[in-house]
Amino acid sequence: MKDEIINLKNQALGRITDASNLEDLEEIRIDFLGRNGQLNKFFKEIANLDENQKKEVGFVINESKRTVEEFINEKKAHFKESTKKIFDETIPGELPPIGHIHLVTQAINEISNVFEKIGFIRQRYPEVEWDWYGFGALNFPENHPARDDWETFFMDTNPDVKFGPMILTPHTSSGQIREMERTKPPIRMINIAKCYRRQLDNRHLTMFHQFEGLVVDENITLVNLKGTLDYFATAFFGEKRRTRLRPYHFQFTEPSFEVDITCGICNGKGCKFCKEGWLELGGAGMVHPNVLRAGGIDSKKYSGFAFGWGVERTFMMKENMNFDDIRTLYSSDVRVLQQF
Ligand code: FA5
Repeated sequence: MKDEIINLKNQALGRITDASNLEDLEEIRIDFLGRNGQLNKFFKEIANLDENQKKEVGFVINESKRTVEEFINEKKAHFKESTKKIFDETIPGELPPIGHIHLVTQAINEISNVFEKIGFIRQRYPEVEWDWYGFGALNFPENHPARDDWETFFMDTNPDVKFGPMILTPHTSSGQIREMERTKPPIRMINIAKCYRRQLDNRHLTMFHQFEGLVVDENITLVNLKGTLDYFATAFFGEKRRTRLRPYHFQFTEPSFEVDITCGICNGKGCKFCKEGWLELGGAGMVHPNVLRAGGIDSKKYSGFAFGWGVERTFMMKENMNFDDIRTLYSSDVRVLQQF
């Protein structure tokens, strides 16, 4: 019986060697090791043997089963290994994901390029500023609501005797006086910077960017302002776009305007994305003589214009982004960022 068992084991090992896939192996396992398999059948037959023979034959059966099982497992592991993806060094590699600059930074670069082409010089000023530059020198009365601490962020530090409290710049107009102090006319400045206001909802960010243009020279008139705005509108938004000025009020410009641009979707005809064909861009006006004087410039000899718009809103208009929420721009959601 021992020889029969050993023969059977050798048969099994031969079939395992010839097996060409996992299914073959499973078939062999059932055939030899299954409950009613050929090796287990011998356990039934040893019942009639004496104790010593039972032990010997039982040992041979168990040893044969163990060997067959080990062989099957080894071969299985070999099949699994060889079915793994084969590395083919001739296939071009997969590039790692590459990022790009944030869309707001793209907009800032584009806006500064547009203005630099017509002689504006990009300047930078403090982000943490004195009240004097943000409000006082810009003709804001002491009790103006923008100075209220529900609107502006105040630094937790002692006010300066001359310049007043320290604030986070609520608008880029604070750069106007800084520029007049830095240099004398002719001035053609573009200031693109972070601004902070105590606002946060689907149309307002607590931190946002504005770009501010300031031109001061002899004989600067409203015509120069309108020409500059039209130039920007076509250079940034496209040839067909037009601007219009709507009378408004700012403390630091006189006269003051809100600037509108024709809607890029309906081209000024009127649609659900605009107000009768127009979209609001930002503020502008002729520099108030008090502001020129505060900046040390002779307001009888020189005049100027200024404008200040939100970068995020301007960029969203350009891309015709109809986000329900301006905060999406800063959400860092790559599904949004990848599109620009
Ligand atoms: C001003 O800040 C004036 N300094 C603009 C100006 C400059 C007028 C020079 C005249 C001459 P206003 O508060 O309207 O104006 O803001 C201008 C633009 O900034 C808005 O049209 C809007 O595009 C953007 N803006 C203002 N507040 C926020 C905010 N919380 N989040 C995002 N964008 C904002």
